[in-house]
Amino acid sequence: MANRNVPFLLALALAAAAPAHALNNCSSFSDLRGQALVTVNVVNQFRYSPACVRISRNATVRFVAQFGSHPMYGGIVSGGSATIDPGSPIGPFTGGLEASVTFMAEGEFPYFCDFHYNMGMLGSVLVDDSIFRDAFE
Ligand SMILES: [Cu+2]
Repeated sequence: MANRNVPFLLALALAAAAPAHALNNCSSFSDLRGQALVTVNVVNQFRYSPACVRISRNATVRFVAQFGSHPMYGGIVSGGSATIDPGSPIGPFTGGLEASVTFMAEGEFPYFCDFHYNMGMLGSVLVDDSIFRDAFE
């Protein structure tokens, strides 16, 4: 009798599961498709803005940061630890003030600051083959 609600609770838990794109805390993306150049800045010292960007294939992302203080790598942060993806087109950027990456292939390319990823300094680039947004406001 007491167990009758278990399947219902399980269904609720499954419905609340993480969305399909949730790498590096990116549950939603700034839709910047159609822009040839997208700039990601650092704000409040330890945040990328916009951190999670959806861009068109062949677009360029310009990362602006003091890389000496905020070394940037492509890779995934999960469970409090970061794993560098040596195949990522992002980084490593360990010096200078800006770096540009042109994304030639579709896919999702997460990135992080090696010093501050546990403070939320991380993000992801979602590269989409469609050029324009689904709808215009
Ligand atoms: Cu940093």
